[in-house]
Amino acid sequence: PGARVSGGISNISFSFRGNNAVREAMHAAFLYHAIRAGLDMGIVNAGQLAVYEEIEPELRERVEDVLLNRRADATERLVDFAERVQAKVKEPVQEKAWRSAPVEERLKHALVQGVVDFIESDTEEARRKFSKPLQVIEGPLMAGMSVVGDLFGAGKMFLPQVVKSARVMKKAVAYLMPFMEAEKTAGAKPQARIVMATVKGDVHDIGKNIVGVVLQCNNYEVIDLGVMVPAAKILETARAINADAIGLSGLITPSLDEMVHVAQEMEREKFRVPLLIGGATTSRAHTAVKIAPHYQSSTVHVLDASRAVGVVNKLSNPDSAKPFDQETRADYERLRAEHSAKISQRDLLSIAEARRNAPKIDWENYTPPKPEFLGVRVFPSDPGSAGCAPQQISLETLILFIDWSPFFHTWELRGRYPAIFDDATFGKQARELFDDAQKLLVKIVKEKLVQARGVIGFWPANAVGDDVELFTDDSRSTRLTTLHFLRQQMRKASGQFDHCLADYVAPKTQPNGDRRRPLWDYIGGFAVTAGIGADEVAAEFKAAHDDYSAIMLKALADRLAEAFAEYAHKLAREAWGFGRNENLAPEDLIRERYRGIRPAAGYPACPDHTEKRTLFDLLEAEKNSDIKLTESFAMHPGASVSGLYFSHPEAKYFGVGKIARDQVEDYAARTRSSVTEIEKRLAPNLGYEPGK
Ligand code: B12
Repeated sequence: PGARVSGGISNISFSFRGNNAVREAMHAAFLYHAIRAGLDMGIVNAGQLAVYEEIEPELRERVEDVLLNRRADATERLVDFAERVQAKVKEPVQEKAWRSAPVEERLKHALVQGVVDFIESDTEEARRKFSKPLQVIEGPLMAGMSVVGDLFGAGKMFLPQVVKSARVMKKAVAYLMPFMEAEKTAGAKPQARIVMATVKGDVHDIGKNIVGVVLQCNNYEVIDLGVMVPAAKILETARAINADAIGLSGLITPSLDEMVHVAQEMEREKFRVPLLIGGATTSRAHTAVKIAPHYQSSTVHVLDASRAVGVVNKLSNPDSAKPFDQETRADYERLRAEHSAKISQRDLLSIAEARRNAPKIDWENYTPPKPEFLGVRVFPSDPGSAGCAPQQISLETLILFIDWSPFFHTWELRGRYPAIFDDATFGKQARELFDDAQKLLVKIVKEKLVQARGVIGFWPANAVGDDVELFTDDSRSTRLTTLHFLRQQMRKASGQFDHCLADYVAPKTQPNGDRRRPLWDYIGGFAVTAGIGADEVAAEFKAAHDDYSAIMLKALADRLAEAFAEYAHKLAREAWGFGRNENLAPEDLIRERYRGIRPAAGYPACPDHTEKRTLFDLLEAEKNSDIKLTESFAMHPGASVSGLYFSHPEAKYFGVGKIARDQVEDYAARTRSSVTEIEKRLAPNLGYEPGK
């Protein structure tokens, strides 16, 4: 009594996605009957709701047969009817109209709309019409791409559309290639040649690939050297092809150092072409402070794909190159001055003071939960394969745990899923992109295009200062390994603490100094991937001139990897006991409305990537999950995540932020490394200038 009923009306018609006539009829009829049956609130797209009375009678009858379960063959009859409706709507007059325009117009239309369906026959028609195949490229195809470039630049076209346009362009050029080879004509002269690479030790290429496609759309020739590319190969190629610019990409902190190295090598080898810097961890400030001082010529940080063309245009045009370079230099000079001023004003606590200001956790009245198993558990990817998995892992399971919002960010559509579909500016684009993603996801699952593998584990653990010691078993007599953490050193307002992840594990020594019987606490770890096979399949798409699907596949593999991390964490909480009754919806999981955290090496709470080595040894991750660590501690395949599990209810995410020299020395001693090595590893966290 008193309960009210609400629901998303469109959920009933998912299987008719793409067939709006049937979907809208189903929504209108369902809403009509549901209100009569007591529905209090229906979630609907008001703009797309048909009037019940106006639904075509035959359609209404078949829809209601299904909704009200009125006859045994109701489903078949509706599906049958839906196909007929679909066929009718699929070829509206307007959509066909462009097919009767002259071939130049058709090519332009196909490029701007990203339609590949007729591209080969239209290109062939154009080839016959023009005297040389090259004229087709330099004429209608370039004209179409320049419309795309202009619309993107003006914010009237969005990244997924541009990448789709590029697919059309590439297919057309590929079609013309054999004809040009027969005539021995070279392709259209590009505006400039750019060598791009993800630096040594790093495996991430989605961002770089997107930038590459966007530059190609604007008639730049991109020579993409792929991932994990050593400095020597980048420079060698740039010299061999007489490149006009070099672009570097990287996702994790160790790549920043490698970029500095490439800049130094460019200077040493007297290169004078502009150096472009991009990727998730890079920034204007880092480029200004750390990279630009090593290279005399233009060094520019590029925030995202939409800015890449503007920057490259300015740098390759003799009229704008100099003023742009001067402007950038002045800007970076200012950033360097700000950086030095900030460093000298920084007010950090000593590490001893910071430790005294650690969060006060009441260990005396706390009993740590004990996981139901100790050691590792492997998730095999194929049902039936070896391993003592708590549950077999399938891509279908992982799909339920996907957080879709970051997927849209990858394509530069910023917003939260599913509200993003209602965005006035790019809602329609987001919907189309999402539909394309669903189609590819079905293919990925059906054809097993990627595989997921993972491993989780638990070990007895106790904190010793800012370290956590792990033991072989519950006798806690033999130490297995030690995990090292960093502590915040910023001066905090009273009542706020200087956090360190070790604070959330029960200390070996009780606050009263009693070492005889520490609280028996545990720590967990995981390494999961959904990227096995992704590089190979993406390469096949690329070879078929379909960068759109190549990028989409990798973006989906990343989502599946994150989903795997979410799913494995759920199983870990269940193994720990406290997760068994949590009963959380996917939305609650995404918002982390559960007990405990899973920080990953490289994230702000534990910025040292090298700690992954210890975790990988514990989990035997190479063997158990097929993930390899590169020399920069990136994980290969790229769509991989690894981290630790903390169970304490007060455990939370935080950023270590800047640290002082005393903690660096302390950390160097704890990890048996040199201070210089730690200063290099934790460069972005240093609150002082090393060597000064
Ligand atoms: C999605 C994501 C992932 C995905 C993979 C992303 C990918 N394939 O690139 C997954 C889930 C697999 C992942 C894993 C990890 N991640 Co992550 N991840 C992110 C996140 C949330 C978004 C990155 C992204 O995809 N952006 C969208 C793409 C398109 O953008 P982009 O790569 O930056 O590229 C754009 C620009 O940078 C520029 N650009 C890029 N390259 C180039 C090159 C040139 C020449 C030019 C001109 C421009 C340019 O244009 C691109 C298009 O607009 C960021 C946080 C953030 N908000 O940035 C963290 C982040 C990058 N991840 C981070 C970390 C630590 C990790 C892990 C190490 C965690 C772990 N221990 O498991 C792993 C490492 C994985 C591995 N294989 O080694 C850290 C890195 C910080 C650091 N100090 O190193 C970040 C910053 C999160 C954070 N706040 O700490 N991650």
